[in-house]
Formats: sequence, C-alpha cells, structure tokens
Amino acid sequence: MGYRIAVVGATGNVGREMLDILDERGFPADEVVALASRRSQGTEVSFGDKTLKVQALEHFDFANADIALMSAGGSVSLEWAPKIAAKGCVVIDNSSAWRTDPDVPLIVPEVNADAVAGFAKKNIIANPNCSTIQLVVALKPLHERAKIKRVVVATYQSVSGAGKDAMDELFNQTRAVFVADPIETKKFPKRIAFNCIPHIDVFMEDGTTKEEWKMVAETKKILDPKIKLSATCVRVPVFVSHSEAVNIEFEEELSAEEARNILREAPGCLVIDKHEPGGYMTPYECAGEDATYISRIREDPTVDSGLSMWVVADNLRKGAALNTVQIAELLVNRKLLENRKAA
Ligand code: 11C
Repeated sequence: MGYRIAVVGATGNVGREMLDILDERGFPADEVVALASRRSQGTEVSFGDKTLKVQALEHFDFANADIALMSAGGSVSLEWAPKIAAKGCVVIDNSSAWRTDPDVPLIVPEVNADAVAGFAKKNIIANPNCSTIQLVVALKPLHERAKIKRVVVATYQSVSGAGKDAMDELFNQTRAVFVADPIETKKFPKRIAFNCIPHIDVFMEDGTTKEEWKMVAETKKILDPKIKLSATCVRVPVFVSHSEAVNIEFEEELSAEEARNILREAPGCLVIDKHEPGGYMTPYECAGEDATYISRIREDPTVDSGLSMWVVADNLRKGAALNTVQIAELLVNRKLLENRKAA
C-alpha cells in the first residue's frame, strides 16, 4: 500500500526540495498533495515529471493524509501541527516550534532513529535545525568511540537558510556592488554581499543568539545531554550549504587517523581529506548533495584528546528536506504508521 503525503509550505525553498526528494528516492506514495497559504493557492510546483497545483492549507482535510511534511515556519506550525495530528496524520515539522517539547521526538535518522517511536504521544516529530543536523551526523560515531566532553563550533551559514528573499538579497546586493548601485538591506541587519554577519536568529538575554542556543539544546536532546557545546553562528555570502569549523575534546584518546577511518564507515558521512590544496569540501561543491562531508580532520595538541575538523552539508537537503523525508521513511520501514491513532 502506498501512503498519502501532504507537503505543507510547498512553495518555499525547503518545500520544493521535499517534493524533489520524495520523487528522487521513490517514496512509496499513492498521492502527494502540495499545500501552502491561501496566497499561493493555484501556484504550480514540480513533482518529478509532474506539476502539482498548490492547494490552500485551510481547505485540506488531513484525515485524507498519512504524513504531513511541514516547512511553513514556527507560527503556522504551532497553530496547525496539533490540528493536523488530531486528524490522525503524523506531522514531521521542520520549524523550531516543537523541538524542545519533551513529548515530541527530535530525530536525525543516522543518530537517534529509535527515538522516533515516541511520536505517538502527539503525532508530531520535529526535524532539527540545519546547523545541528550536520554536526550531530559527524559527532555521533566519534562520541560512540571516545565520548565527547566538549565541542566548540563556528558556523559559516549560507543565505538559503534564511529563505528565498534572503537569496535574492545576496544576489541583488552583489550585482549592485558591481554596477555601483545603492545597496538595499532588508532581510539581513547589515550588507551580506562580500561580508560576514555574526548574527543568526534573535538575540538571547545572555548575549548568544537563538541559532547558537538551538545548536546547544538540540545536540543535547539528540545525542547526549552531557555534551558541553559552545557555538558562534555566522551568515556568509554563500547561496547553499552550511560549513562548520568544529573543535572536539574527548574523554578517551582518539587519533586523527582512527577518527578518519570511523567517519569513512559512518552512515551519512563522506570523508574528503587530502592534505593538499583543494583536498577538502567547500559549500559550493556540496549544494545538491545528500552526504555530510568531513574534511581537515586533525589532532588538537592543546588538550589531552582533541580533534578539529571541517563539516559541510547542503542545508536545504540534509539540513532540512532530506532529513524530513528520511524520518518519513523510518515511519514506513518500521511500520509505525499502521496502528496510529488521532492525537
Ligand atoms: C538559518 N538555520 O540558516 C537557520 C534556518 O530553526 O529551522 C533554520 C531555522 C530553524 O538561518
């Protein structure tokens, strides 16, 4: 039997990727419905070699769907996820709205697949933040071998993480620089073209940003609450793919060579680590790819057991849409949808 899938937020960056990935991976769907706000009703989106007409979220009866893949922002999700779940449709939500709810599992299939069964309490599963997903995919196999004590990470996040308008802003500002037009700033607090902005999401009381807070809270929930993590999140003038410079301190000894071998075998990871010019992954090359790429793996001699590395992934795919579809595949492969009830 095939499943009925609703993609909520189908006209956004991530919604479109969800449709592509459902098609590419041959997800066992009898029917895929594209939903968005009333404003987008009637817009066409591609699904493989077909075109889907976008329907209004408000008019769709979710009793007719098994899974809703949602990427429509936190406030839409807070309002709609419980309503959808109450119809017996399982919501896999890409926003930050449900991630810290103790009754909602926060899942990266390569890391904590078994926790998915907890979805039954609310019929909602949360997809982590993009910068967290690629980090925990790379950390998990190393944590299993040598127990991570502390992580210090600096991110280099692409503008697609802030949506389509943000991508247009980078494009328009870059063009304006070349033709000497005035630079317009709307989405970002400062010019992003030929610049870096050390600020993603809102500021917290302690001077960190919410993006940094999310990396801490989500890593603890997904991987291990004992891991200490300090993050600095930076927006860079790259269209797609987030990069991270990661420094890790372990309880047990772990050489760079062993870490490289562990990561080579780890699910979802691809090691590109030649110690020569160009022997590493960059975000530009990573766009459109599914793996989490790990490069520049080296020992940190300033602590008893430490490693530094460079981690890159496509934030719209592994950081969002692909991870969401992988969670849906988990539900199907583990036959978890069969006996579900309305939440
Ligand atoms: C960014 N990581 O790059 C953000 C986008 O909590 O899901 C995703 C925000 C989130 O701006």
